[in-house]
Amino acid sequence: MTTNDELFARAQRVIPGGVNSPVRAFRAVGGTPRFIQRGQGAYIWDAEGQRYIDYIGSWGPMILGHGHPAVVEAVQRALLDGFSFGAPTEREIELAEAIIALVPGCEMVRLVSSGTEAGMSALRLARGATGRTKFIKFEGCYHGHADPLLVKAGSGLATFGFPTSAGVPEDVVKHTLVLPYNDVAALEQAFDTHGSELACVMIEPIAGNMNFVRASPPFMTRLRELCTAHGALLVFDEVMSGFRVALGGAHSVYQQLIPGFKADVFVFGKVIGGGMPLAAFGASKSIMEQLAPLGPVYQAGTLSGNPVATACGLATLKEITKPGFFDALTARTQALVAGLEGAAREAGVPLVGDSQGGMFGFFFADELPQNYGVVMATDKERFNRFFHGMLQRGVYLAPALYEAGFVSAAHTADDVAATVQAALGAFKALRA
Ligand code: HOZ
Repeated sequence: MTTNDELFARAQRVIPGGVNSPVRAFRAVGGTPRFIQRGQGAYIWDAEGQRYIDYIGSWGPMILGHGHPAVVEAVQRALLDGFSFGAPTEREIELAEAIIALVPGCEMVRLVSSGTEAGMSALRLARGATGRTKFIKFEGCYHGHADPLLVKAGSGLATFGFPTSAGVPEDVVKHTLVLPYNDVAALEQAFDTHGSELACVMIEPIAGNMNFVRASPPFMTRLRELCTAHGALLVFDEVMSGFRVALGGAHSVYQQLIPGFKADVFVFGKVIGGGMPLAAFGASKSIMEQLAPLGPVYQAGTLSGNPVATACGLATLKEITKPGFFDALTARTQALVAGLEGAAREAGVPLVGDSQGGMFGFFFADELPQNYGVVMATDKERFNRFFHGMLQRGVYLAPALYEAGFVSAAHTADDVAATVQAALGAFKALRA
């Protein structure tokens, strides 16, 4: 048997840090990343044969769990017909139609291969459609690693403590205005000063890259009003929350909370690919028709709308649109969060959690944080010890406190009970 340590040592010789995306490296929590050999349902197994209950789910896409039979079958069938053509296929239309049917206001989509591509392209589209350059993003929101968006972002940038990446020229980010999340006064001031220059405001409406933090309804209401008043587009980055917090994503959640609410541009990823490299951005017809070949905003991709990825995404969407899917997923996720809070209480550890649909977060704090600064001030040391306590007990959480967690339809009540039991032990160990 090859151990995780041996694989990590080998990986570090040929891959920077031994990983192909920094958040996998266990740098924040210390120790050796687990090299995953296979997954089935709610479980993954590492190179040493250790089984874990998986609450990362590939950082969100695996909403059905690993190896769902209907998805596997669809992918196998698609593979036999060919991997990639660089030409249009009927399945791309079907997936675009399926996405549009679930998100009112999103009338056309363009399929791409990653959330980074989708976020970057949505920004270019917003700039092209408005003829403006500046835009607002929020501290702790992560919209992929394109240069103008890599400023005070959450996820890996928060984990490793560098607010903005080296290699991103000042000139490129001078048009990026970064504001605190959920801060109406800062938003109003920014619009007062720059309103007529703003192409868009990009937001994770339910942020999953500074742990789990939701935009408050008053903040979202004011954001919509200001965008409308100043002609800036409101871009909902739903790479994490889309088709995950509800069938219609966070957009449908805010539509229920705020009468008449509608975003202008949408960014999707993760769940719509079911675990394959697939993402999308969309908007009204009039905005999307600015894209080449119809309009002057260029955007392209050799593997965009890949036939195997679209088969995987379509099969996944078909499962999650079945009646009762989100009710069951929501109930299971709520049970997990309530169980974690209960176990922490029993162990005398302050902990507060939140969830929406199949996405959740928890903090070693008394109150839910409303922005990145407060998340950064929560007890990192405690989280890191808890993370390892859970890993030892067979539960795989994201290896950084700046990440949300994900429950899949494959997680059973027994899995939740086992997780809560493990958490009780890990919480008690924190007090030792
Ligand atoms: N950004 C995702 C987690 N917050 C995962 C993608 C990655 O950075 O590897």
